[in-house]
Amino acid sequence: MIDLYTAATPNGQKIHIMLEETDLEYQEHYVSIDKGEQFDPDFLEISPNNKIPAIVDHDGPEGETVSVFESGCILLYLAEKTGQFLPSAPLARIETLEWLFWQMGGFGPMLGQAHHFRAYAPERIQYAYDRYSNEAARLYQVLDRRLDGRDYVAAGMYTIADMAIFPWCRLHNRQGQQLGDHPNVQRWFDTVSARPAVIRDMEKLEDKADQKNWSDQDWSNLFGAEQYRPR
Ligand SMILES: N[C@@H](CCC(=O)N[C@@H](CS)C(=O)NCC(=O)O)C(=O)O
Repeated sequence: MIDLYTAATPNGQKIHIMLEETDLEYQEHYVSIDKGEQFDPDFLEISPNNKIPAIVDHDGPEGETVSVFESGCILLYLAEKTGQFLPSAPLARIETLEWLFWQMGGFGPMLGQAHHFRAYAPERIQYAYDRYSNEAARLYQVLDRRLDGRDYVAAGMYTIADMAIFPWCRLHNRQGQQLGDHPNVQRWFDTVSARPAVIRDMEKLEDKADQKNWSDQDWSNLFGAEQYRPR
């Protein structure tokens, strides 16, 4: 049994998809990050960086209970636990991890900044707005070239790399991107969107999506004084 600490965000969605794909038994716990629940000491024990997602696996290695934070590490953990969605052949494995790390180190963080400066910043800072919109466009071009002639991002199969990248592409409008400008990304996006596990997951998260009508305190929890208060 796995406890999943999550919210309806791209990083949370990655893990929902993997859990739905693998049929592992899991229980969701929604963490209201706009209400500051990520700073709860019990949650910080599991996720010291005060971010979702995190999991607690009560049937971890050698029967131990183990907690894991960072979505890329959780995907890797679950892939190794189940033997699914991460090929074991060395070349295919490293290719998959390469694109997983590309998402974790670049595509996610840069698109997150694009969201911030395009949608959440209290004022429009043109330099930041342009920088992250341009970087988003560049990253989508990298992905589009990668998917040219390929069904999936790595290893010739659907892997944890696709699961990591896909939820961020769902929010392309918020990043100032049109999938129609990236036809290989569009084709791959349609393929992944049609997977039953992904459909189940999107239905589940639909009514959990943040409405973004944050109070001042909510905004402070996420981006202001409360976020940076020494703990
Ligand atoms: N690198 C982390 C990023 C996770 C992350 O940014 N989570 C956001 C929601 S998508 C969060 O929990 N934010 C709350 C906060 O920063 O206090 C991962 O991939 O797990």
